[in-house]
Amino acid sequence: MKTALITGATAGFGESAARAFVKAGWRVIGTGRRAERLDALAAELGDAFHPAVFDIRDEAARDAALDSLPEAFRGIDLLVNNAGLALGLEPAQKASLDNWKTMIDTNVTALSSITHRLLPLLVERRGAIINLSSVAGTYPYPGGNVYAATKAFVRQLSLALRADLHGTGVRVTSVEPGMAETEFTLVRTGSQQSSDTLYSGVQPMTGDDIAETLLWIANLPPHLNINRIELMPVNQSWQAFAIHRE
Ligand code: NDP
Ligand code: 8X3
Repeated sequence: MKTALITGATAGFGESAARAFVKAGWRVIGTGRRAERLDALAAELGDAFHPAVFDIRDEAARDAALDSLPEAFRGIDLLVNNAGLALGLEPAQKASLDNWKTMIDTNVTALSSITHRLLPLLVERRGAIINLSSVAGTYPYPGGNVYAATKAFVRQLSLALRADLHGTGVRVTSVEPGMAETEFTLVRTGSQQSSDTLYSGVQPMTGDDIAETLLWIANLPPHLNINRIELMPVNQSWQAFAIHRE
């Protein structure tokens, strides 16, 4: 039985992935700040799920949670770096610096730090890392600014890790989804109405769609590495360059 640590398991992709991985026979450590949601998942999923409540930016709390894992959950084979967020859609010149710092602290610094912490174990176990990047890391859009840059970091870190991990057997994948209906837009805008409007009539991807992809990647034979994978709903694509005329 393999063990996955899935960050951000209280909502969206992470919550769906926790269910999918347990159903597929994995042990799952699910993390997040909302203890009541992790407790509910633990009640639903039983002994194969271990809730670990901490803010991913708080290294001391994270280490306390990892150092006190029950014996059965200590052999982590897969790190799913999913916890993350976007805050705001204002143009850079009007954006909140606090929002920028929160996104960098969460999506870049905390992701790098937990990866650094778990790499020796993952090398020992010939494990795997799946990082949640985004189409925003490749294709710029207005208001994406620092969120998009954090996701470009995640994509490039994934590829760079592969180079360093060459010969260790550790697999690394950058998963780059487009529009998926989760709590992402509620968190980004603070408005349920904005979230509902954005997804209305689009048939966006769901947490379950992404969970299925994560599980597929994780269960591939050990000689196969998906470097990057980009997914979009059929109803999302690209627009032409914006041209400003004087
Ligand atoms: P949700 O908002 O639904 O879930 C985000 C998860 O991240 C929650 O479990 C939340 O837990 C956790 N999280 C956020 N900040 C922290 C923190 N400081 N400490 C601990 N946990 C934290 O979003 P999604 O499921 O949509 O997003 C998951 C990942 O996928 C993110 O990295 C996002 O950028 C990325 N992504 C999302 C897309 C989309 O369209 N939905 C598309 C492409 C990528 P809690 O609040 O309980 O701490
Ligand atoms: C989330 C997808 O397009 O809203 O990363 O930035 S997008």
